[in-house]
Amino acid sequence: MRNVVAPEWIERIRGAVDRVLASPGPASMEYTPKGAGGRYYGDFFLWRRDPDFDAFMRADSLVRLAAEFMQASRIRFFYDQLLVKEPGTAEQTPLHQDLPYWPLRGEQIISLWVAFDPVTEDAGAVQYIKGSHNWGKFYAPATFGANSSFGDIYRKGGLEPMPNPEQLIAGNEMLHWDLAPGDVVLHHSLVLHYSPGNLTAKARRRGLALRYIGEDVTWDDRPGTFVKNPNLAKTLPAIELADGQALEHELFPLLWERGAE
Ligand SMILES: O=C(O)CCC(=O)C(=O)O
Repeated sequence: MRNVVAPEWIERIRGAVDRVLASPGPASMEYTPKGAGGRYYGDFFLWRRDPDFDAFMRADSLVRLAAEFMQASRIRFFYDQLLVKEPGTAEQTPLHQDLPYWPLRGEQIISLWVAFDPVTEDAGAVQYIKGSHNWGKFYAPATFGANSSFGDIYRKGGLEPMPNPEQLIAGNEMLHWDLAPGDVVLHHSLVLHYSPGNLTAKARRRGLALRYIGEDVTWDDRPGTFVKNPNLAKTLPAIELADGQALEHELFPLLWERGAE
């Protein structure tokens, strides 16, 4: 979707992103190994500690886009994830599906990947395997970096490992879009996607993935999801949701309900 986010927001969130990069959060990840060029930075639940991220995920244009796209009657926020690849970053984002990382069941789950810089293939645009959300696969999560603290957690999920990511990428039709700041890519929670490094000399790639859920989503308390990571869990309130329950919890705020406007 082109031009979803107004220029004022772009400026405001660029500032907020740069504040985070200067002062990384407690659950943040530096995926680029020490001493290597560039920087691949990941962070989660930024809305909980920065009012600009909080206001942004509540922006009407984004919430309504999620509701319309999923034909939902109710929208909650699941979480935000910052994914920055600075120029000269070699690290790829591994091929993965999102839902295996998440303690969720349901169809109404959408990610809005918002660009804050012009994004091209060589600057690390996210690439998708066309139609792969319909393959009926649920592959084990891959860690985004060799030094990630999530590896031990994901192994507990006992899911089928992805057979050969390189072959899947080479053997299928890949989709990506060059983006301008304020453009948004919406993706399904089961689509296989990855991103190359940012091989440019000067082009920053600041992206924020906003995850919204609709009324058919319930909590899945299986082992091996990202909220079981103690580094992340200690930054969050206790999540006392039972398996199968709706996500009625302060961590997942209700943002919109049909008829309540
Ligand atoms: O930004 C990236 O490189 C990966 C994004 C991603 O995996 C996601 O938003 O689910």
